Amino acid sequence: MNVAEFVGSALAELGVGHAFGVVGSGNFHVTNALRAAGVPFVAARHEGGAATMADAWARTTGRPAVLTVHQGCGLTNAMTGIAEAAKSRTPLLVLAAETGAAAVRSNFRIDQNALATAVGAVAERVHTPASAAADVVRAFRTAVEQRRTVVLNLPLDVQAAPAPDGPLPAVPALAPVRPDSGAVAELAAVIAAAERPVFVAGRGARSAGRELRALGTVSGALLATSAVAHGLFAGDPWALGISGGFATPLAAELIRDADLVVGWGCALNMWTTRHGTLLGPDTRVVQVDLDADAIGAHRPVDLGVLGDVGATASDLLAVLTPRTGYRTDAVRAAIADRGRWRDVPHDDLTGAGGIDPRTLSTGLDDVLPRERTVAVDSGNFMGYPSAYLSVPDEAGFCFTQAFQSIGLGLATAIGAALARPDRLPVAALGDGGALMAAAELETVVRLGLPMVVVVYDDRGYGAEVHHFPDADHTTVTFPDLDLAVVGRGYGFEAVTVRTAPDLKGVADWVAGPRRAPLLVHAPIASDGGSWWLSEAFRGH
Ligand SMILES: Cc1ncc(C[n+]2csc(CCOP(=O)(O)OP(=O)(O)O)c2C)c(N)n1
Ligand SMILES: [Mg+2]
Repeated sequence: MNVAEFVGSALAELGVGHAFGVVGSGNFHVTNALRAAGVPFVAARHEGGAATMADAWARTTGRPAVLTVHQGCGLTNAMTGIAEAAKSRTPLLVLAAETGAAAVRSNFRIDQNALATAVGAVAERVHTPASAAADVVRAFRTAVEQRRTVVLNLPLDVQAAPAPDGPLPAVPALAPVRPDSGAVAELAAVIAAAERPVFVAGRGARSAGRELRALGTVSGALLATSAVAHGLFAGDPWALGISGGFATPLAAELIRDADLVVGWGCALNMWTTRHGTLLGPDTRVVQVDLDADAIGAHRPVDLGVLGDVGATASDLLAVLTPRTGYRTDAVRAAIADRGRWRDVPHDDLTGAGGIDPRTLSTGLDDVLPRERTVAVDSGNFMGYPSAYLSVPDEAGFCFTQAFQSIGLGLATAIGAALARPDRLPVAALGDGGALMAAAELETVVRLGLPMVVVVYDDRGYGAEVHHFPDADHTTVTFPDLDLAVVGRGYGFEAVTVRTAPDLKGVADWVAGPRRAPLLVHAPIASDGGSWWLSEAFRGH
């Protein structure tokens, strides 16, 4: 066994769940070693796609994933997806082949450490055959225990050397961090004094839905999420949906009227608070987070509690006594009546340009099975699928938007689909993001995924078109393209939806054998710029 084979089998033994990549000579052996040790591998068509597939798989399962890339250009191609994963604190191991230290004139040579650290990933290396076991375990522990994206460089000369003997060092599982008991007492007093508490759960709360629902019941709090935790409170009569740009008018009103907002594993950034405008002037603000750096990062807080979200909520449950709080009959009735975007009436803009994106999204919500996983790309269109498509729980929504890159949505849907094969994956893309990532349409077909890919096609970069309304749009508009034909070329079934009745084609596919994935090409009418877009550009 050589070091490359050792690294693959060691990571399998440590418990990585799924690998993705584009295989070149430098990562050929390590990838095959992972496969031989039982880790499933998906060959993507572009490293950028592979990186985001791995990221989405890890987010959806809660387990570490692996990306494997060729040295130099394989890693540079993957960088946007690695940056997204790093910013999202996804536990991801990037096995990056690397030119040997002595190959100073290799055309593949770049500073891979600098590249990794530049985007917030952790740079690691298998330094020598003798240190290989310690190097791999250190990289694995950093990824899992610190929730980091780790680029583990594998120099070619070290990879080819004979592997070390002996067992891997043990990696005991660590218990969640309990908060300080004084801080729990302080937070309990703040919650007990609140008349209209609202909980906003973020990424750090995605595994604590049960505890937060129970705590919400006892403390009389309404329940909201950031976009990345969408679905966490699905089905709860006191759930407001997403807080921030995608919030319904009712949710925005109720959050603004809160006298206490507790961010659970949620940094309360400009998106989640609409630049702070969802926090009323007299609202007390509390954050509970594992990460001291997140507390007060975007808004001043009245109280910060350092600790695991689930553990903190459990400790509070033990000391709080039940109260009505914000959970009045009137609020419950308002949520039942106007709690979803689809309950908010709109003037249908469907016309020569195409279908109104709200009509399209509501229609899709009606015809697609409830057990679905929704992945959304970036752009002017992005709020429509996020706000109008219901999701069954937090694993049913995968939002790779920490880097705000377009082109990640399709790969996100692929990774999440592999994590939840029991659900229908739905990729919602703009025409720009779809074409940027089109190579992975082949991956969808090759893997036999029964996916629905919806393209909100405004023939351009709508975000830019609407942001600069009176400008020359030559650089951001494109000619008509028949994306249904493009989809069929890759092996998709395809329908074009210009009006609501055209959605029958989607319903027919849902009712059929779903032997091929479905591409829904939806030329859309101009909305004149979506309501969250101006909000977004304020942050630039
Ligand atoms: C990789 C990358 N390049 C450029 C941008 C700037 N950008 C933001 S939205 C957007 C347009 C996206 O077009 P499309 O996918 O068609 O969505 P639309 O805005 O038209 O709804 C662009 C170019 C970006 N966010 N990411
Ligand atoms: Mg567009």
